[in-house]
Amino acid sequence: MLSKRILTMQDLSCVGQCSLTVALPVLSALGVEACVLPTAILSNHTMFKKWSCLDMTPEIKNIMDVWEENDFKFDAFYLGYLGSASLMDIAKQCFKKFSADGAEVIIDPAFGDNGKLYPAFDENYVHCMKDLIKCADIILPNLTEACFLSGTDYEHDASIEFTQKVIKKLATLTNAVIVLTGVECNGEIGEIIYRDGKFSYVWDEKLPKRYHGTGDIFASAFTAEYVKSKDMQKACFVAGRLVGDSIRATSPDHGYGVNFEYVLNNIKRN
Ligand code: PXL
Repeated sequence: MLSKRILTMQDLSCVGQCSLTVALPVLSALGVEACVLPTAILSNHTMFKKWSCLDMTPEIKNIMDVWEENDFKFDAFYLGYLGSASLMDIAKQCFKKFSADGAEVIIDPAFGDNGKLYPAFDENYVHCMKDLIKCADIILPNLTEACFLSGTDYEHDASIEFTQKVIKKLATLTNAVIVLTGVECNGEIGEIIYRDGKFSYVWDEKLPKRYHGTGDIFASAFTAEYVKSKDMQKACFVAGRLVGDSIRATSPDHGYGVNFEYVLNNIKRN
C-alpha cells in the first residue's frame, strides 16, 4: 500500500519539542511518509532565553537542484516556522517544481501567539506571509496570526463574533480554507473552519493550561489525517485530541514541549 508523501518545510530546533522534532514523529505515527526541508537549524526554540540560528537557504538551493534531477514529487506540502522571509520565495518554487497531481499546500503561519510575534520575526515576515498564503489550499493560523495577517488589533478573551470578523477579513487575502486554531468558547477549545463562505466548528474539552509546541502537534496531526481522509472536521478532531491527550500526559510545564511521545506510543492505528 502506498502512503501519501508529504514535504514539510520548517526549522529544526535541536532542543525544545517543536517544528521538525514534532512533525516527523507525528506524521509517521499517523501513517504518512514524511520528507523534510529543514529551513533553519536552531540550538533550541526561541522561547528559551538564548538561541543560535543557521539559515539553510544556500543548501536548500542545492537540495532542490538534485530533487529536480531525481524528479521527486510530493502529494502535499506542509509549512510551519520557516525562520526568514526569503524562504517563502523558495517555498513557492517548491510548490511549482515538486507538486504531484492534486497536491495541496497546507500552511501554518507559525509566527506568533498571545497577541505577539515570536522574537525572531518582524512586520516584514508577516507581510511576506500575506503573500505566501495566497498559494495555500488550507491555512492554520491562531488568532494572533490571523490578526497580524488581516491587520486587526488583537483582543485577549476574544468573542466568537470578533474571531469570525477577523476570519472574514483574512479571507479577502486568500482563497484557502481557513482553520482558525485554539479558539476558546464556553469552557471549550476548538477550531473554526471557514470554507466557501460558511463557518463550521469543532470543539473539545479545554484544559486549564496552555503549553509550548502544541500548535505544531496540531498542524502535523491535522496534515496527516487530512491528506489521508480529506475530511477536515475529522482532521481537526484527531489533531485536537492528540494535543489534549499530550497535555494530560505532561506535568509540570518545563518549556521543553508536551509528552506527545506517550500518546503516540499508545495510539490506535486505522
Ligand atoms: O512552535 C513554533 C516554533 C517553532 N520553531 C521555533 C520556535 C517556535 C515558537 O516559539 O521558536 C524555533
